[in-house]
Amino acid sequence: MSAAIERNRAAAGHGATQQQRPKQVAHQRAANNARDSGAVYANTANAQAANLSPWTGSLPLVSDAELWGSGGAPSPLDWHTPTAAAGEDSERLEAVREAFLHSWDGYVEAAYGMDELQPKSAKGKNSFGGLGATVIDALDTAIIMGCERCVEKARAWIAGLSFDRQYDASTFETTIRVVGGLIAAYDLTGDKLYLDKATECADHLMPAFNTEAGIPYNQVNLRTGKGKNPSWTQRSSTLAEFGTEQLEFVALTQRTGDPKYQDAVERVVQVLRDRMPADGLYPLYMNPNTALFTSKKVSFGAMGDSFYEYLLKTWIAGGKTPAVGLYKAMWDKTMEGMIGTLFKRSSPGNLLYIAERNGNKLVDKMDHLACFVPGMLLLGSEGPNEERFLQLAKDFTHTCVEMYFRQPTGLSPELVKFREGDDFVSGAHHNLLRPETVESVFYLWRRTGDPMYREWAWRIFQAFQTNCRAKLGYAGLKDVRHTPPQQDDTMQSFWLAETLKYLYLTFSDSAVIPLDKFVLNTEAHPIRITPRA
Ligand code: DMJ
Repeated sequence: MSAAIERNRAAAGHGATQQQRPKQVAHQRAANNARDSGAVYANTANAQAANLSPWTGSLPLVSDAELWGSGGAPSPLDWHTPTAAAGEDSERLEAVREAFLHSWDGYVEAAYGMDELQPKSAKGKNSFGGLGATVIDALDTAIIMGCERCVEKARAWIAGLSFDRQYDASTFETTIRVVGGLIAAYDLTGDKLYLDKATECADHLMPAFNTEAGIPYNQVNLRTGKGKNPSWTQRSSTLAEFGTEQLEFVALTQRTGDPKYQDAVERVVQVLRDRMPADGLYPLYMNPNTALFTSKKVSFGAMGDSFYEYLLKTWIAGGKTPAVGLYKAMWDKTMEGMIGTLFKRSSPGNLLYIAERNGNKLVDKMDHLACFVPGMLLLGSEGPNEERFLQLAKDFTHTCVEMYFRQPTGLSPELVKFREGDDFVSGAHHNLLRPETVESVFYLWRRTGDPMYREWAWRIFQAFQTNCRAKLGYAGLKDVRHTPPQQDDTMQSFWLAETLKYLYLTFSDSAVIPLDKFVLNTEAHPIRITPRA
């Protein structure tokens, strides 16, 4: 074990959670009182109609043993399996690792500490307030891949990171990338620095929830705490943005003993429970003060996607106990609506896809973003739905890979439009290095062990290699329909957090990030499953 890793372990402060227990009991009492005094939206009529049980969340502080087991926290390098483990494809694994190191080194050379690398301009840009989105998004991938020098460099940078910034941060993006990335780094290493920084970041986001209904604003100023919504949503909050904080904030409460994070995000779930539409499909915009929906659009792509994902994943992360039963009940209901209303088949290929809805009208357009749906279905496929969801996931993932395989570059466009006689055509031609298809392929591989899924992942990886590799890092494409392709000038941080991680995990042994111990957040940051009482 290196000196650096020993230092990290020493800094992990495993006794800290024990010392917080008395404080946590006081927090627990206060939270229970608040809950007993009646929620803002006490009307459970809709919930009862949807056959949902009343909210029974509680606030357990997870112990070190519960978090890491009797062996204690692992060292950062425990995650890497440098010698061929039984189930790994070593050659392909190494190729993905090399792609990660090329991405990281390019970023370090031209943009270190900035949010994103601009490969063509050989500089960086700050799209997330200069919080080092790429450092934090890449960190747990580096831990899993065993890049010690990457981890040491990232840790040193994170130690000096301040969230006190005059910047209107995205509540959602900052939660899933920064808070999620830091919690995952903590859960993988036990290094308390990461938990402290995650908590600090969340504290700067908390004022976003200060609305009359508790629905957070899309944006919050990290210094002043002033929240706001953009004009293009008519000042409403967006479903995927106000409904995708549960996993990280509940995890923070479990790891710090402070109930305020969980209380804030579960108030949102209560509002959504009370406002659940009869078919379970939520409109995309909500007024954060009145809790009224302000649009009639429904989508599992942009602006809707991860809300549905978090209903399921918060249930899994909570150990599927009755305390998180409401999440699952809500997710079940939304899935029936999704499958019954939005799932369609193309012609002539009979490809399964998901339509969008505007009012009563179905719109035959699908964002690449929606390709996370099969992975989600797989994670939730159990009991009477096991075989059905598995088959749907297989069919849907087939559609998503066709979105790649039918392009000259071998890479999917940002969205497709389904059209009689053509299956689909590209509707927005760029590719941003997005992860959703390889995410679903990864879950299918883990579930079925069918080598076809590794072949699909490899083919997509090779298309990224051929088209997107730049002198510094990787770049998206402006138009996937033409070769040679024209690259854009951004290496998105989710390329390192998600796309490369899902590819890596597809070629590694299934013991690396086992899915009975971890839930990957919507930015692919692994959070340990910690049952809620
Ligand atoms: C990521 O930031 C997350 O996966 C989010 O849920 C959707 N968009 C990007 C990746 O495409």
